[in-house]
Amino acid sequence: MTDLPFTTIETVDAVFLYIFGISGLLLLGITATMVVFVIRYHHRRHPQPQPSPSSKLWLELVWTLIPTLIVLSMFWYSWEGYLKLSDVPPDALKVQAEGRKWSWSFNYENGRSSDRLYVPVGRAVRVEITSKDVLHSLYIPAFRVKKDAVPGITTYVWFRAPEAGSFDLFCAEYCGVSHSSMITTVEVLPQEQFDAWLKQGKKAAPVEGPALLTRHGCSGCHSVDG
Ligand SMILES: [Cu+2]
Repeated sequence: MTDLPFTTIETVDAVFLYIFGISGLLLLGITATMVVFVIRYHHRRHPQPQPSPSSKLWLELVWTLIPTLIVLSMFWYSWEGYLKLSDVPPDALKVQAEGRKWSWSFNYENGRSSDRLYVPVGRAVRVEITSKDVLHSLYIPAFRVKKDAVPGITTYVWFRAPEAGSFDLFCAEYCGVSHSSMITTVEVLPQEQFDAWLKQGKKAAPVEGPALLTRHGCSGCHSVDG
């Protein structure tokens, strides 16, 4: 792992672990209390029902205030994470992503375009997302980002890939019969390799028949199997 200032992965994972940890503790506490009560108040020990105790204000305040504070702390922690995910570092590389039935295309500022999302390792990337037809959703689990692609408006996510490699990129919004095949990858390259890839420019990328169909969304209406 590269030594990085900050990534979206840490932000989301920290909030997830916080909420998951509290939920786990509550599950254990509630289950343990339930087991104790089942044993302690078993009908063999108490053949006759006992009268209900009168209300206790302090107890009611405690069991109202403590859960409220826990939920507010979850909200606060999540809100801070949300702001970090919204606040794109100013030096981020900009990439335009367009979703369509049923493929993605990624366009770079120098005119390079690709059906895979190529990014350099360690650098913040801002992906601006649009859709050509219906609702889609750009989802990269490895970097903990997901955002709807909405026709007519531009949304965005940003992330910083901590290491080189190939990572799944899905559509996470049901968008028609081939939604499940609307899959591609994020290719994270070392900076020099990424620069070389980007410099190849628009013309160097050979477009073959099937890729052309996918790029222009032809398969949304037409099939090639007769
Ligand atoms: Cu889709």
